[in-house]
Order: sequence, then structure tokens, then C-alpha cells
Amino acid sequence: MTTVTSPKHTKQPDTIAHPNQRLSPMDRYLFDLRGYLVIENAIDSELLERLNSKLDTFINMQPPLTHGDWVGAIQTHTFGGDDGLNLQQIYEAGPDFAQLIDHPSWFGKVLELVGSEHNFDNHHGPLFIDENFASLRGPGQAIGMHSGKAEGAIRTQYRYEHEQFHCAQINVLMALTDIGTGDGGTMLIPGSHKSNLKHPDMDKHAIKQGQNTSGDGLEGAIEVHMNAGDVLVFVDAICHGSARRVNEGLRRVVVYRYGPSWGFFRHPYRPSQELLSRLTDQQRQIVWPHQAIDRIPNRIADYPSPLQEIR
Ligand SMILES: O=C(O)CCC(=O)C(=O)O
Repeated sequence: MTTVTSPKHTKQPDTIAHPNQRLSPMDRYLFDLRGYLVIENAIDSELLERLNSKLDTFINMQPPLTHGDWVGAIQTHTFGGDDGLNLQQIYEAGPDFAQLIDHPSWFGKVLELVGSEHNFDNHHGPLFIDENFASLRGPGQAIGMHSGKAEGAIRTQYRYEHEQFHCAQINVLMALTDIGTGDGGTMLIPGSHKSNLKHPDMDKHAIKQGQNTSGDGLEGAIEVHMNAGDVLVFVDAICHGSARRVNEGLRRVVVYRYGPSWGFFRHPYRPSQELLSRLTDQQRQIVWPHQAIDRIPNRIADYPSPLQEIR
């Protein structure tokens, strides 16, 4: 039994490098076949430096951040195992993180992959982000494997029909540090977004509350290596997780998850008014698509406004 580990993705034919553009015919073919793409140099070096320097302020905070701490509208969080520290709602961390909401290196591609531009799914806007976080992962840490078509989740499903993608959840995983051998790269099983069967060894590698599982050694899985500034775009229905980090230091990635405008938040987080007030119209529509209307005129005097009720 051999596990295929891909060499550096910059050498792979499934790597694309044309920011600001839609999917090419080859991107479309390979995404349908494999369920993921890597966009090289998606984030330029100046933005990369500013994003990293903002993350430094969280990393160097004293006393150190622990699970559950809030820093303004951002909360530290883990997915349940020893998967590192997540900074949930990272799009709140200033204009550089807000810029990632509709960054031209991937925005057009994500629009096409979610496939809601020309149908009723765009009723509330072009897209919706249901989760966004930075993930900081140190030595010994990993996230176990999860998802895969065989799970049958509608929320994350892959569909291609009438020559269009209709992916319910597209993840953009942005590498803020180089991710090579030993760095705890994302692992995924190419094609598992369409595979009908659960992987026979899944239980050994699956994410489990309180356990430190990983994708290492999983037959058919590859480890995605990237340079800082590259991004991995994948449909959440693909079976994925990560390798265990063995190298010193932290792997830094940011993940934004996109779906159609009908979506709702994965976690009980809501964007702050401060964030909403400084976004562009397009960004605000993606972050907060569901506008309530007031109940006026009203036959019942002083009936409460939904705008004063819990969001
Ligand atoms: O941390 C990783 O590399 C994998 C991310 C992941 O599991 C996810 O986005 O669901």
C-alpha cells in the first residue's frame, strides 16, 4: 500500500497562475476531476507581509491567547483535537483581511465554482462567507480527515450540471507561510468529492473530539505544498484534513468559506457593525446578505422592530 504524496505543487499541472481571471477550460476540467486547484502567487508580497504582521500581534499577545479568548470581535477556537489555534472572524482584523473577502485572485473563480451568478441562488448577493479564520499550527499538531461525498452533506456538496459548477461550499485556504515537507500541509483525496464510498481507513484518520489524528499515511491522499502567497481552492465535499506538523515554528493559513447567498453562519458569530461600516457594498453583501425590513406600517401600535431584536 503506497500513499501518494505530491511533490511541490508548483511543478504540478493542476497549478494555475493567472490572477484576476475566471477559470480556464483546463482549470474547469481539473477542478471537476480532482476537486481542488492551487493558484500561485495569489497574494502579493506586500499584502502578505501586512497580513503576517497583523497575525504577529495575536501570536505575541501577553498573556498568550488560549481557547475561547476574545480580542474584539475575533475569538480563539479549536476544532476539538490538537489542531492548533484558530482566530475566528479574522475578516474583522483590519482592512487587509477585509480585502480577502473579494480578492481578485480568486473571487471570479469562486463565483464560477459556486455557480449562483445566473440563478435564484444569487437572490441576496453573489456569495456568502459562512466561516473565516486564521489557523496557527505548531509542532505535533494536525487536523484529522473529514468530509467526502460519501458523507452526503448537502451543505458542502459538489454538483456539476448543464455545464456549470454548483458547489455549496468552496474553501479558499491561503498560505501565509511556506508549506513544505514537515510543515503540516493540507491533505486531501483527489476525486473524493465524487466518490461514492467511504475510505476504508477513514476511521483511523478521521477528526475526533479530543484526539490528535491526521491524514498522514492515508492511502490515496496527497499533501499540498505551497509557497507563502499561494492559495488552495477546494470544494468542501472533498475528503480533507492535514499532515502533522513536525517542523519548528507555526504554519499560518487563512481560510474563507464561500457558498450561495442563502447560506447562514456555521458558528454563532456575527459581523460587527464596525466591520460592516467600512466594507465596500460588494463585501458587505457577502458578509451580511440578509437584510431585515421594518414591520411598518403596523396595525398593532408599538410592535417591536426586527432591527431591535436579536440577529
Ligand atoms: O488545516 C488544513 O490544512 C485543512 C483545513 C481544513 O480541514 C478545512 O478547511 O476544513
